[in-house]
Amino acid sequence: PKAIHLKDYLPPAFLVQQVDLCFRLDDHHTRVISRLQLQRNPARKEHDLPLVLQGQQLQLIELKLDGRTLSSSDYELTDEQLTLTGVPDSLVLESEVEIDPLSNTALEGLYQSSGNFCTQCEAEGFRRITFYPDRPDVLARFTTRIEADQSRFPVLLSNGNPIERGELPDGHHFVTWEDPFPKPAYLFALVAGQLHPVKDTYTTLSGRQVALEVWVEKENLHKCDHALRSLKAAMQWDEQTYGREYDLDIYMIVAVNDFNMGAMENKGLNIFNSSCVLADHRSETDMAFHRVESVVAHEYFHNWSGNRVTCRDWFQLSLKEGFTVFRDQQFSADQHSPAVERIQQVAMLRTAQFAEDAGPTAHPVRPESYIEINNFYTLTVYEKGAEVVRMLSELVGRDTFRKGSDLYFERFDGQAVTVEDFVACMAEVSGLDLSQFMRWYSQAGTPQLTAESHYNPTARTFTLTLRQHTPATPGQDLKEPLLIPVKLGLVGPSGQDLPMEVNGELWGQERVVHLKEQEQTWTFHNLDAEPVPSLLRGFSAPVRLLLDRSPEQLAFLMTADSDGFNRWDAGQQLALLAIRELINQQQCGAAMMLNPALIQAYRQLLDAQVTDPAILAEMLQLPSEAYIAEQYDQVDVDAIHLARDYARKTLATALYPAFLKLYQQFAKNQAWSAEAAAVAGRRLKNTCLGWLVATESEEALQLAQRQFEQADNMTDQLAALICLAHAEDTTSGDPALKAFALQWAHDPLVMDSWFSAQVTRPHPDALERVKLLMAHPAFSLKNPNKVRALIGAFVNQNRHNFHRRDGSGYALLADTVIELNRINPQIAARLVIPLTRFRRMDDYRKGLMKNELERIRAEKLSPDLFEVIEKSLA
Ligand code: B3K
Ligand code: ZN
Repeated sequence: PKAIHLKDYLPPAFLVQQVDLCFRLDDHHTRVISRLQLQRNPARKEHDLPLVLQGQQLQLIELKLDGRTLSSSDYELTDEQLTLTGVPDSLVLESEVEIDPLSNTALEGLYQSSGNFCTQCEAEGFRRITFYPDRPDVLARFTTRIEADQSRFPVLLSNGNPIERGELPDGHHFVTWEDPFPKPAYLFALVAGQLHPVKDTYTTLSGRQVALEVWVEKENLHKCDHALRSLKAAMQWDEQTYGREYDLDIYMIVAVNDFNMGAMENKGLNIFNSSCVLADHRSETDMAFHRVESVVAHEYFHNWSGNRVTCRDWFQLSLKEGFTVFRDQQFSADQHSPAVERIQQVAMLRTAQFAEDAGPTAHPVRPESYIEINNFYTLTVYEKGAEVVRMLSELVGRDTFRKGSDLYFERFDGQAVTVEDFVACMAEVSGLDLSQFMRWYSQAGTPQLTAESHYNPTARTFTLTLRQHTPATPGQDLKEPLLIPVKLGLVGPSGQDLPMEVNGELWGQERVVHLKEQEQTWTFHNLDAEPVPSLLRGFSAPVRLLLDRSPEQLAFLMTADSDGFNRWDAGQQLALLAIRELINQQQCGAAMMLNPALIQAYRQLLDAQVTDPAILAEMLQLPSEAYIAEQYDQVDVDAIHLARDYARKTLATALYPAFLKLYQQFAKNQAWSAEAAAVAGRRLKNTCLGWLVATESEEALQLAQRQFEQADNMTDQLAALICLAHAEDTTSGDPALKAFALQWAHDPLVMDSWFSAQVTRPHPDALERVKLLMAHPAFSLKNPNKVRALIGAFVNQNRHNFHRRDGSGYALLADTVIELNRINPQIAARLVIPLTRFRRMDDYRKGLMKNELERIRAEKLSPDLFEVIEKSLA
């Protein structure tokens, strides 16, 4: 496999005006007949460029150029492409190919899921359907005729509007769809099968009626209301917030069980992983409801940021993904609590994305090269990409950002553009020079921000020095300074934000300073007492903040900081400090002793009147093992696990009565409701239950057991199940797991949670459980959700068991990855990631992990896995 480079980009030699497709659907022998109207691209003046069409796993039946049938000497055909030389400037190319959807386990192109046909074309799946210039800068109008057996496939869907339907001989029928909007092939979609709609309508700002349809299997019809509600909310939000209206007369969402990612924004016909559409409170948790809402919104927002304005090439992926994630984050913040949303985003970014930035596959938000583009649908492109857009919006201000996005959508509507085009709009409307800012797109790695401060009581000044440094990443040794927006305030001894005065200028109580140099110092005047600086409020930049603060200062900020995010973060840093002490104590063979400052801070949280249960629930989460590991160059997984566990048990024991009181307060008269207050109440209650059960007291286990049996919703039932299944004493856990499986055997999404609940348990037998469950009838390596729920959950969320010193966790992962390499390369390449992060492990484990990677490398690898393995062993 060869790498493709951004610097080699050239515009396409041919453009497509019109595509007319006809599908004759059949399990193993689907025929695809395509008619392309092509024209030379005036932007490529070199004459006589050949016409190159991509095509993979296609059996060519017939090819016609301007009506004349071609013979094999008229073209060149490889496994990857079809080349025609000496073609006219304008031509019609007709092809007929045969494909085999039922054998397609890669879930890319046309495949079957639960007996229904569906497609996934982003990034390069369309070339598995027909010969085509499969690149996002070729935009064409499509019509799609679908022919199929009427009884097996009563529903036939594609992009745009249905324009014709009718019967055919032999019990077949057809529907023809027309999409009036030119689009790249990656947005093409087709669905055929036994599906049922839940319908609604939406009236747009300008008064147009749009038909909304969610298509699902019959047994899921009762799980669609939430997706529809979310869709309408998203449509309205985009009109109000970005002035963007929907453009077709119909918007369809289809739920499928076998899907590589969360969902896909195909024009007018979104295809979703069923886990991101279906939600009923009896079978799905509040977290699943939130996921459905945000993914539905995300795919809807793509209609403008992605579809109407798309990417010139796949290096620009973050142009649509970073921007759209930012938009869905803003939407969620407006629907719920902005502080809680921000806390959850940052918790994820700081563990998973920072780890990616520090690992062997680190890449910039806009990568410079790739072997397999599917490997670049990453946290860096999505989440860090969203952080970059967030910084832009903070830098230019919310109103100006809206002007910039208006300009972007108007100027580039119907075009395929670049990150520069987007940033240029923001520079134009704001008058800011954003050239240094562009480094956020080109430099990989997480910048480190060091802060030092000094108070001079005689001069009554406070100086703050900020320093930045971005560590080297593979292929990028030297980094230039970035423009880092640092939102800050100075908190006075009474807990008030102090007015800031710098060089005679009055700054108010909060300010975003722009760190542009490697090091900059600010001096604040007229301060009667030493303030505690509150830095990086709202997590104003995706950086690692290195700042020595005492437990007292952190405890102070935990209650005094006016920024909700920073109050939470002070708590996290305090817990981290205490856990790091425990790790140290272990490493020097001393007995563990939890810092009383942490117990005291927790006591204060629990004793205070509960004003915001949602925030309190976040404040009561200990940093995850993954986040703790992120603080170390050399990771001691066992010490981390033991230290966190010790901290958890010690706090739980010390504060048992307070947790119990809070649990009881929020467990009272709780008939299920979707209201925000009810959601927050459940989260706080279940957080407390977790703490109580950490003590392993008889009473706590009984509370969990009772909640498990009496719950009228999945949030409470699953939380109780996890408590029981993770308790050291398994006498109630195992029967609860059995009962749960009996109750929910008919629901594959719930069974996913059942798999995860078991393989994330801390017990030493977790790995044996994984093996056992892989043989369970509800498990299948062909279904990505199952793979993620069972193996993915084990290797990512059960760190000390995955890293067992006998190497059996590594071997299990390698075995699975080798098998998946043949079944589904995209999933294999993602699942293997924890094995590639060996550099921070001790030498012994490093050796074991590398051996497993070498074992994988010896296989005949898909490009997906090849790229990841080579980069990690480089
Ligand atoms: N754009 C799709 C992701 C496609 C992934 C291809 N491997 C979903 C999304 O980001 O909205
Ligand atoms: Zn997206």
